[in-house]
Amino acid sequence: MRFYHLFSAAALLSATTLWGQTWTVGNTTLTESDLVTGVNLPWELLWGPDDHLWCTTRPGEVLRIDPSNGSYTTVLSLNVMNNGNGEPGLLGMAMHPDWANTPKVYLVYCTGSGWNGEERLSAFDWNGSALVNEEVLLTLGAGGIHNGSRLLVLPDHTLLMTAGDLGTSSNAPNLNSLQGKILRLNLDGSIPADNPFPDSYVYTYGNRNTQGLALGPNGLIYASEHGQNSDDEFNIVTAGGNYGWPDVQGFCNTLGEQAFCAANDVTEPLMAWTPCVAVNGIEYYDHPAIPEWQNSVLMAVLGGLSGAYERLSVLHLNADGTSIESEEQFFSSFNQRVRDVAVNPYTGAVYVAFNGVSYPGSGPNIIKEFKNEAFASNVEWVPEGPQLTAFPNPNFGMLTVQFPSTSSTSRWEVVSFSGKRVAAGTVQKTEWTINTSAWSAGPYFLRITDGNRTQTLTFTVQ
Ligand SMILES: [Ca+2]
Ligand SMILES: [Ca+2]
Ligand SMILES: [Ca+2]
Repeated sequence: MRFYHLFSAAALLSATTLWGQTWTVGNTTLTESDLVTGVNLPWELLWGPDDHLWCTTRPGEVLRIDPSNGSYTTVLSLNVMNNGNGEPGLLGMAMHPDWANTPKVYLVYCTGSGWNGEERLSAFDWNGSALVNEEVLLTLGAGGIHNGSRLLVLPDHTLLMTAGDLGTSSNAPNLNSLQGKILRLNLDGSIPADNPFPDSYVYTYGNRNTQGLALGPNGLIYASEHGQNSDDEFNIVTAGGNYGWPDVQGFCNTLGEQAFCAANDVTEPLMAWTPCVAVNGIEYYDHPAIPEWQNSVLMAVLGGLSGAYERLSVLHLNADGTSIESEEQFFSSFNQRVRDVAVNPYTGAVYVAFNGVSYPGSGPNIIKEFKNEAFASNVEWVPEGPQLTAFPNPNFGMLTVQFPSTSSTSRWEVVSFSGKRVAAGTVQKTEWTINTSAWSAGPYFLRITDGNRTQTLTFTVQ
């Protein structure tokens, strides 16, 4: 939980004008700053329900970063397979959606050495200062390449995990193998009863090495997937889908592919990139802080083996999110592999993790912040304040809110994780209810502005 108060925008603007390089996005100016420097191979960047920025590093550390100043603590150190040349290590991360009651962090990491290790999906308890009590939920193969491992919690509180083909392409179409798939689990590691194949973790197949996952509008799930030499892909994830690898690369556009696609109901990507640019972490952006990027997917692009195409791509979506209308590219001039991206749900600032100049990456690296100061400068975090509560959480239709003071200036609003305001009103009583029954499932912020102070909590609608 965080509290805000308004302060002098003029003072901050003059300071950042002095210190930050700026980037122009249409009518918006983004100020660049180095949030964290000297970090070795940041892999997953995640905005946590504790309002900190969490980061995994491929050599095995989990960092919990204060987004206001970049200071961080190392909350877990793992011994991982990290052969220096390849792709394994500590990789994907996700948080339990009911954080207030179940503060668990999910991690994927590779153990062992060489090309025949083990990849573990584990849950850890957050005790307020460290990740403890590892519980291994699932093990599969790990290798020098194609370890997948991106995680995403869905609104129904199941967990998607991407699993790479480990360099053996015949794994991908084989429904008896967990490699070359997107898997779906319950948060306790069991198989969801409504998975597309009975008693199987498999959610999609025919995937080579998917390393980007994000929730989009209208319940859509997006994925980015590495191609071999051609056809990096951006896909919509649908239960039971066959994504074609290794028989089809990208679109069904050769004679052989067309025959295979017709016989095997292959799902084609929304977009493909040839030659490969190495697509990675993705995040749906709809925050008003950068209006030019609303309803887009921000995609980290590593740049391929030659390191020629590194950038943050902005994939502008159509109104319902089912197609890409255009791609814009930013930050190529750093000549740094872009591994992952995260969004501050309050300020709309974008965090970008860099991974060195060439494949497979080397440290030290920087996590940069790109922020529209004109939008963000009227709020500042302060540590304490009066207690805002809301229940039940998760919520099934009616949210009861309690706030121990009212005044003629107190306002409340509910904002989705992507920054859209879905409800608002004036605080007239110390307890009231909000009807959530028509809202999309997912996480929301409840925010109360009381005089010069704002207080926020997160809750989930199921
Ligand atoms: Ca991320
Ligand atoms: Ca495909
Ligand atoms: Ca093709």
